[in-house]
Amino acid sequence: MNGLYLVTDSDIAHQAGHTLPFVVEEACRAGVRWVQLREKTLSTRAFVELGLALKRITQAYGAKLIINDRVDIALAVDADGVHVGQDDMPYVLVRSIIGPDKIIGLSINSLTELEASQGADLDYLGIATIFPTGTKTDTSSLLGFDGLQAICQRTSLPTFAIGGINTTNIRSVLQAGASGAAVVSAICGQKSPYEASRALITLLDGL
Ligand code: TZP
Ligand code: MG
Repeated sequence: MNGLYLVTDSDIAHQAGHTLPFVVEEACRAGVRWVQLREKTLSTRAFVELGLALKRITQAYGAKLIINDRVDIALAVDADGVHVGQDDMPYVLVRSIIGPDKIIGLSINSLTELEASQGADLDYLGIATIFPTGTKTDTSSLLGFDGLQAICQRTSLPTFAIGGINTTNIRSVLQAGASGAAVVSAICGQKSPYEASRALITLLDGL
């Protein structure tokens, strides 16, 4: 499985003239096998409906569907897992609710947060924020190549780097030790999410 992870943003997709299901289908068609549904303002009803629509698509391609923050939505749509940040539900509680077989990803923004998570029952870490990004404004200080490398060296969990990753720098995050790269605008905001995904996967495959 390649290490490209699509994190969705409806606003960015709409600005580029796409619906989110279109973006996800095109990304999956191009080979993306990790999709995170991340919605900050949707009503619960609309979130469930979108989750069910994305589940149909990801399932058809054998891709994982992860829900950001919302454990209830993940259960309701039978997603593959949940991604939580440092201010979300504690991962120990997430695990007790979703059971042993689902995936839990945790966002890590510093070595201190990594230390605090050592030994936890997690499936992967999202390492943020690597490079400047306009997509998320409440980001912590930038880790850059060196900060990412320091974190990757100290964990044996799979790591997905996130923040400002695109075709110009995706190879460097793997060179820093990350298992993969998570992107929002580099797929959702592109004229062709299919071509954009292909280009990113080709760069990862070439390493
Ligand atoms: N978490 C840290 S940065 C970020 C998230 C969700 C947004 C990354 O967006 P982009 O467009 O790939 O820089
Ligand atoms: Mg969160």
